[in-house]
Amino acid sequence: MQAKPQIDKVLFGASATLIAAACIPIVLAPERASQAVTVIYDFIAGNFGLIYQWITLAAAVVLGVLALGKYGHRRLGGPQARPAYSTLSWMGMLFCAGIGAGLLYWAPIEWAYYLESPPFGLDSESAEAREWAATYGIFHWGFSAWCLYCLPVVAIAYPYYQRNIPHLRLSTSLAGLAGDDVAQRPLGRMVDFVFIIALVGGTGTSLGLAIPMIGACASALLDIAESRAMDVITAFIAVLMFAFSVYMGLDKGIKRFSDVNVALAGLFAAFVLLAGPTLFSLKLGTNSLGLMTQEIIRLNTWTDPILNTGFVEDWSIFYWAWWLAYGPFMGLFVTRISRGRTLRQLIFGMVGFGTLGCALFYIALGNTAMWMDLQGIVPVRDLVASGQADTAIAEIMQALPWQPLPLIAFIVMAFIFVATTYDSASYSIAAAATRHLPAGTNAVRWHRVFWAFALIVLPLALMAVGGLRAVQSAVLVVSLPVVAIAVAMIVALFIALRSDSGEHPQGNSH
Ligand code: NM2
Repeated sequence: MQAKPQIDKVLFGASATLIAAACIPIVLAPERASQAVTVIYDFIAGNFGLIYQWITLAAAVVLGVLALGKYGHRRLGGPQARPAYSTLSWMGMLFCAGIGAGLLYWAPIEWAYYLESPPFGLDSESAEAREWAATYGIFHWGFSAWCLYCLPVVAIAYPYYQRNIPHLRLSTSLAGLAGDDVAQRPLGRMVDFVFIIALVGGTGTSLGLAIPMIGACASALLDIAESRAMDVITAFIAVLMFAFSVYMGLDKGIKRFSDVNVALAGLFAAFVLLAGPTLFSLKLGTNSLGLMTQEIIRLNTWTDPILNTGFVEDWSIFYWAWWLAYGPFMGLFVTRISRGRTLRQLIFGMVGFGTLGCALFYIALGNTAMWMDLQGIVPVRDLVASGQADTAIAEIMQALPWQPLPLIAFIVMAFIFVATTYDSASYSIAAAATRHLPAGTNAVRWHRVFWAFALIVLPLALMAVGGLRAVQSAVLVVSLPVVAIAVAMIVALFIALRSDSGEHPQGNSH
């Protein structure tokens, strides 16, 4: 008889306690917390930033070697396995899981930060600075970033399908190094603990950005002043949405939201592209894609060693930390939906489609917003410089034609983007904190809903501190141990790949 899903009291207790231990002091002393987060951010980005850059490069090189080399033909689930989902819905699901409202937040305004303090020591007023401002955001959501998502997928999916490992956990990725039963041992449980904390931190940053953004847009729609109360109401609605979805379970909740999300997001980006300065956006977008591709090595290895402007620490390191924090979660989620694909299809499909999907948003929303600023329609740069990025986003959406439809669509889309990321996140955390979870079964309902509510605590605390730094710092802290796991993953993956011929007759059929 199979054991019933049973809560792993140690993992559950340790994770919940750590969240409380981090949030209570933040709420009690927000001012001191504000100073502390700046110190922590600078310490980690300053001292460990280079390691984040190395691991990002390493992920790209490893995936390139795998996709193009002899292992690229290995098929997850054995040579006879066929994909369970069409390529289109596979891509849609992985995009929705890995991309939240963060994309909606940064795509319209990221360029404004880069124009204010440009990379490579460029002059703010120069044409080059403008071109880079439009390009750098695409890079931060581009090839290198998606490699940080794809590496854990390959590292988890390969041993999982090839070796018939019954538990789908982050520790599965270490099977080649630590043995197939690693999930049951203390090392495996520590790795699963890191998984939970990384995801709490990653979603903390995402929700900390998304909630005030939705709050500002809702205030604009209702024509009322922006306020904390609005943010709290927004948080409450968001949490109810994803708690409901996670309560309903995988197919009824999460999948339906994802389908709506892809359609709405694609339509919205196309609308902005057509309603805005289409030719300008397309020209600048083509230019950015070319610039990024041509300079990809430079972008990945620019450490700013001489000028030390802080650009790399403020931006690239923050982004790599954010992607890393979500990486293990993506690894588990995409593994589940990738049976039947070869490693090459998996890598090229995920990195290629992910990059293009994100680039589309930057090209449509970002370039239109830059044009609005240049034309004096919305003072995006001034608003961003004075710390009112949320207001800037709301004003950009309001400046589009056919009001109030675009503003409403943006709000609805932001809510759905939030829900499709956090329902799967609560779902995975509950699974990680459950013992004996045989494939095909789910963590108990109240446990899943508990995590849906727990995920909102950290962002609310960080919002109480205020400022971008506070929200950004969450991912920097939690991603550090993920870096160590990522290194172990690469080693374990190659051991697993070399130790079998790839002809596993009964690949994992979960
Ligand atoms: N990443 C993709 O809010 C979000 O979009 C979640 C953010 C890691 C930068 C993911």
